[in-house]
Amino acid sequence: GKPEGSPEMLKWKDRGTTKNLQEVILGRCYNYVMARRSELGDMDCLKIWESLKQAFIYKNPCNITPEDYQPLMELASHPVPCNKSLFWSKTNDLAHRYTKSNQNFFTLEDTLLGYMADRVSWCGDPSAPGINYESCPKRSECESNPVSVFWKLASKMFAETACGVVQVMLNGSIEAGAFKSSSIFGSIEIFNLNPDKVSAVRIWLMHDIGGPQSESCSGYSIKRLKGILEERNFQITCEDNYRPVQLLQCVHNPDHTDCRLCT
Ligand code: N1C
Repeated sequence: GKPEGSPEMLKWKDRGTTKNLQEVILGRCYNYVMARRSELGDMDCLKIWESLKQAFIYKNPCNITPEDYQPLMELASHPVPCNKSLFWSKTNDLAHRYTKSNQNFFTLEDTLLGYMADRVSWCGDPSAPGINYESCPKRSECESNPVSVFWKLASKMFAETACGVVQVMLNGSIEAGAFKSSSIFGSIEIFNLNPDKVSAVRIWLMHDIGGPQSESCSGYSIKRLKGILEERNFQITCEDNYRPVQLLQCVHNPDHTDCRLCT
């Protein structure tokens, strides 16, 4: 046969299912649940793994639907306390570094579902063994792949259950604009915030230390975002370079003028 991993035998363009997926998911699940037993109550990690597996194994990885994940969502989702939800777009690293240092905020990856799935890949195949460890479809190959459908659904539920004041960390150093309507934040989360439960949205617009400030709170894409949110009856504020987050960026740039205590 062909040498293992030779490119011409790959069916799809994205990386395949994470090796030892079962152990990774189970390990993360026990780890998360154990640390938060008091708030979470009982969670059955073995059942959670089984329901994730049933969502995709032996299935065509381009035909996954939200219904495939319904059992998983019912078993593993839990709400975040009011005022503590943190959304993000194009600030993946910074947002998660921030919630690790400030236990007062939760991103989706700080909930059980997001924690288990973070940086993990999975997809099925109709022929045995039902899981494709070689390759998985990219979003550009098919939208309804197991990973994309999962994140869309988990993001939708994360937004639906948010309450009080919510925050979103955006990237002001992106040339195309900090707010993108085609992002998960722009296309799913903002439309699933419930105006009866969420009072206000706080935008934290961060720019890279020493990087370009392509957009500020008065920028064009932020105006569009404000427009959408105001129309949905949310109060909205925007802060450029929210200091508690900027101080985290400063850990890696301590000598930069933006990081000096007195400016
Ligand atoms: O498309 P995005 O950002 O706006 O999505 C981010 C937004 C966050 O607020 C999260 O709640 O949507 C949620 N979310 C994740 O938590 C997440 N973890 C990993 C969405 N996507 C997530 N991923 C992967 O990153 C996933 O594969 C998705 O397609 C990207 C989105 O990153 P982005 O464009 O920076």
